[in-house]
Amino acid sequence: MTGDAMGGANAHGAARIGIGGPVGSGKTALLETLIPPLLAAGIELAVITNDLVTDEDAERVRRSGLIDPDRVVAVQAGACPHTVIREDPTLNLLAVEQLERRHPGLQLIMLESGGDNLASTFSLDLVDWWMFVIDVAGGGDIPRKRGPGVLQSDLLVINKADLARHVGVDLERMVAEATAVREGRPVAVTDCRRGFGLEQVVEAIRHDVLFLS
Ligand SMILES: Nc1nc2c(ncn2[C@@H]2O[C@H](COP(=O)(O)OP(=O)(O)OP(=O)(O)O)[C@@H](O)[C@H]2O)c(=O)[nH]1
Ligand SMILES: [Mg+2]
Repeated sequence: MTGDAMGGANAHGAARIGIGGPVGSGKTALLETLIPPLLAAGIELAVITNDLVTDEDAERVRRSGLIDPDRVVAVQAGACPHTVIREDPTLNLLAVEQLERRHPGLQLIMLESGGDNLASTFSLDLVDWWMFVIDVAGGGDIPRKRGPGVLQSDLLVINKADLARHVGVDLERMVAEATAVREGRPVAVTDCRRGFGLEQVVEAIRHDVLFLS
C-alpha cells in the first residue's frame, strides 16, 4: 500500500479497511466505538456495511448519531456475504465510488462484512488492510482452529473480553495461542460494550493504514 504525506489518502483515494468475522462477534460494535476517536483525530471518515438482505447495520450506524448519516452506505450482500468482499467486490467498489464522489477529501472508509464463518477473508482489490473480529463467547479454541481470517488478517481482534469469566475462557491463553498461530502478527483484545482496548486498534489504523505519525 502506498500512502502520501498529505494525511492518509492513498493511490486509489481513501484508504479502505475491512472488518470481518463471524455473526455477532461485534463488528458493528467495534465500528461504532472506533468512530469517535477517529473523528477526534481529524480523520475524514465514512462507513460501508454489508448485510444479507437488509440495511440493518447501516440504519443502526446512521441512527447512532456518531457520524453524518450521509457518510454511511449499505450494500445488500445476498446469501453469500463472503462473495461481495472477496470473489466479486463490485457492489462494494461502487459504494466506495459513491462515497468518494459525495465527500471529496475522504481519507478512510471502514467496510463491515456481513457476519460469516472463520474462513472469510477480504479481497485486497477491495481493502488495503483488514481486521478479523472474533469473540471469547465463540470459544477459546477458535485461534487453534487456524481459520484464514485468524491467520491472514492484518489485525486479529478478540472482542467481548468482559465475557471471558462468564463463559469459562482463559483469555490470556487465547491471546497467546492467537499470537502463536499468527506468528507474532498483532492481536488486540477489546470490550466494545465499555470501550476498552480500542487504543491499539486506533493506533494501528493511524500508523499502518493512514501513515500518520
Ligand atoms: N458483552 C459484550 N457484548 C458485546 C461486545 N461487543 C458487542 N457485543 C454485543 O454482541 C451483540 C452483537 O454485536 P454486533 O456488533 O451487532 O455484532 P456483529 O458482528 O456486527 O453482528 P452481525 O453484523 O450480525 O454479524 C450485540 O448484542 C452487542 O451489544 C462486547 O465487547 N461485550
Ligand atoms: Mg454487524
